[in-house]
Order: sequence, then structure tokens, then C-alpha cells
Amino acid sequence: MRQITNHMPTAELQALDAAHHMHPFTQNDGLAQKGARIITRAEGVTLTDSEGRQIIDGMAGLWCVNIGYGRKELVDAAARQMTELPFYNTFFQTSHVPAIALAARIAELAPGDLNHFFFAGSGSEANDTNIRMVRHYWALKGKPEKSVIISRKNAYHGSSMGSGSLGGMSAMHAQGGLPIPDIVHIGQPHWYLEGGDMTPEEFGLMRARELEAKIEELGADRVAAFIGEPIQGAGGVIVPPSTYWPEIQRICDKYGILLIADEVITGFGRTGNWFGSQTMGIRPHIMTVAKGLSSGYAPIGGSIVCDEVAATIAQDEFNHGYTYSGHPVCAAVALENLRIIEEEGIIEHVRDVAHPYLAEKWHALNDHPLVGETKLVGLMGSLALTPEKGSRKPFAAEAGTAGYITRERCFANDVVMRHVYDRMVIAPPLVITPAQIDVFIERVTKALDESYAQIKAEGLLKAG
Ligand code: PXG
Repeated sequence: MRQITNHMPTAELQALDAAHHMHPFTQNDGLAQKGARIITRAEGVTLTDSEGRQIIDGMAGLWCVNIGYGRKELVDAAARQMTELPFYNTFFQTSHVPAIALAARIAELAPGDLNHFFFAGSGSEANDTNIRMVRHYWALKGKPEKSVIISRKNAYHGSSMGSGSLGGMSAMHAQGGLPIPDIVHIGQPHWYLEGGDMTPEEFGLMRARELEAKIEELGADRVAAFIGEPIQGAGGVIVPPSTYWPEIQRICDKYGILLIADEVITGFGRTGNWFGSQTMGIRPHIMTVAKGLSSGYAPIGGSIVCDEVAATIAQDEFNHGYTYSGHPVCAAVALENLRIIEEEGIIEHVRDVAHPYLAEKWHALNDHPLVGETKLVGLMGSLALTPEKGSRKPFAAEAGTAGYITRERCFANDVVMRHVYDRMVIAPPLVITPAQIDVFIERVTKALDESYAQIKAEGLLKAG
């Protein structure tokens, strides 16, 4: 067998990648021309690529490496668990210590009576679980017709048939026959792009009341649940106006609709609390988690379920589960990750140190000619690129053109910041220090300067 190692020339690795690796959410022909950037190592908040460049990871991998890279304790936890019990299932009336311990720990951390955990391997799988669980819940209550799940346009809940249907990404629905039946979408609370002349508070109420209108239209006896990310992540770090979630909560309570908070990005410290629901004042019946649960060191996710829903589901055999539900190695890694978050005071670090320090510098970017607004909750942030300051108008060029140019300038300046159309998003590891934030902001500012110059030079600085 041929050995493929970190020490091979980049071009050779890129050629093999192009020949054999089908990348997710990628036009692979285009990537093959250009060659993928190859990441070889990482430590703390810094990635190293195959050319030896040191890159600040402003996205914590993919919104997940909350405790930062290179934590040996997680390696040891995995090695210990692999030695002791690398796999056993949790199906046929069996259990094992890592799954028991992690479920119990999550029950301690989750707010209210969210005391039960159904294990999955990812956020997508957990949301597929949620679709089946809430529908089965209502069936057990004698209301099988309560099967519709209401979600939002531009939501992201995963990429499987079920979770991709829950999501509101039109580009995803256009491929592969999504959405599955009985999933409907209302508008998103995206004031900057869609709020027109309303104040953010008026707009937040209006968008929340689309839920009430949809329930009235369908009949409450048809609606099982509403699902939303406390703060939309992949959609562009859209922070809803303050009026939005209280009104959604009121409507779910009034009509007896289950509320699912998708905490895959917002969980485990990202917003300055254990869960985004606490930051946004939401009382969900179910929370979806993944990513930061293990800081991305091992694939694990699941559904945190309230007493009443769990008790109802417990009455029947729930014909659902995954081979890797409660995988012992992933559970052991997640437990160690949660220990580190708690014992090292990482959430307090976000709240008291990293957020305030970054917020001052992030919001100062509002003075940049290319920036239309900045948002930051905990350590998830966004900025809108604008062709015309003060107007909130989009670019005349195809949406995403300015964002792509800016992302490329970030790469060139050794900093990772993602674009969602013409919005730049950040979610650095939660352990980022003030000194690292200084370097991060320096590079981001240089990238914005270069991007602005390029956008102007290419005649793209025009509002549509
Ligand atoms: N819910 C939310 C809120 C997510 O952000 C998922 C569910 C699905 O999780 P899995 O583990 O199945 O990927 C996610 C994932 C992006 C990007 O480009 C975001 C995600 C995944 C891939 C890309 O921002 N979020």
C-alpha cells in the first residue's frame, strides 16, 4: 500500500484529493482546478497547512472546536476507552458506562426538565430523530394527525433527507427531492436584509407572528412542533430582534406546539452560556446538540428531551436508533470535553474576557467602508458587507460575489472567516485570548481593506 503522508508535496496531495475525494457542498470540478488547501496540524486556535503557513481559525473548524485544538486529555480519554471497550451497542437492553455517564452529565447541564438524552452521531441524525420522535409523541397521545413541523427559510438543520427538509435552504431542496412531506417554512427574523422600513423590534414580532398565522392556517390539531436555531449559524449568524423569541415561545405555549431548539452551533458555551436557549430566553421541549459536545474531536450528537416527552415515548418501543448511538469512545471524549469546559471556566472566559474584548474590536469594524453592520453574541459573530454604507442595500452583483472575494482575502492573510452570501461569519475557538484576538482582528482588517480595493477595482461596489 502506498504511504500518503504530511510530508508529500502539496501538489501531489491535491492531485490525489481531486482524483478520489468528493467534497461536501463543493463544485468538485472547480476545486480540482484550484487545489484544496491541505491542513496538516493544529494547536490552540492555529492551523498549519501543507505549505507550513500558520492560520488563525476564526471558525473553530466548522463551528465545533470549542476548547481549541491539541488537547491531549481528549486523546487520552479516547485511547483509554478504546482499550477498555471500543464499541458496544445500546440497543438490546444493554448499556455501558460512557453512555450512562454522558447522558447523566447532560441532564445536569441542560436547563429545566431536559433530563433525557437520545444519542446520535451528528446534528443531522439528531434532527432526524426529532422528526420521528415528535410525530410519534403525538401519535402516542392519540393525535397522529399532528405531524407538521414548522421551520424557517434559510434555517440549517443538517443535510440528510429529514434534517435537510427541516432546513430552509432552497439550494438544498432543489436537489434530491426535498422536502419530505409535512414540513413547512415561515420567514426568518433577518432584519438587515428583509426588515424594510420596520424597526428590528416590529420586524421580529411580525416574523414570529407568521408562526401563529401558519398554525391558524393549518389548524393546531395538525402541527407537531416548531424548530429553530436560537441564533441562525450557517444562515449567516442572524441574531433575531429581542421581540422574536418571547413571541415564538408565547405562540408555542398557546397552541400546545412542541418547541425544538437546534443548539448544534449555539450549545456548549458558544453564546456565553451552556446553551443558546439560556442566552435567548427560550424554554424548549427538545434541544438538538452535536459539534461542541465533543469539541469536534469525535462525531457525536443527540436530542436532549424533557421529562414529559421522554415519559410518553417510553410507553412504546421507539423503532429508531443508530449503530453509533452512544458510541463509547465518542461519549468518553465528550465527557472529558465537558469536564474541561467546566473546570477551566471556559464559559466564564467567553462571557467575561473574550466576548467583551472581541466585541469592542469587532463593532469598531463598523467604521470600515465595506461593513454595513456587525453582530456578536458570545463568540459567534457576523458582519454584513455593503456596497453603500447606511442603506442596507444588497450588491448589484450576484449575491455572494463580494463575500467570496473577502473570504479569499482572508485565506491569503492567514485567517479563516467564512462567507454566507455577502455576510462574513466567525466562531473562533472559545479559548481564544486577547492577544490572539488582536492578531485575528489585524488580519481581518487587512483582508477587508484588500477586499474593498478589489471590489472597487472590479466595478462591483454598486448597490442593486
Ligand atoms: N443543526 C445546525 C444548527 C447546524 O449548524 C446541523 C444541525 C447538522 O449537523 P451535522 O453534524 O450533521 O453536520 C448543523 C451543522 C456551514 C456549515 O457551512 C454548518 C453546519 C454543517 C456544515 C457546514 O456553516 N452546521
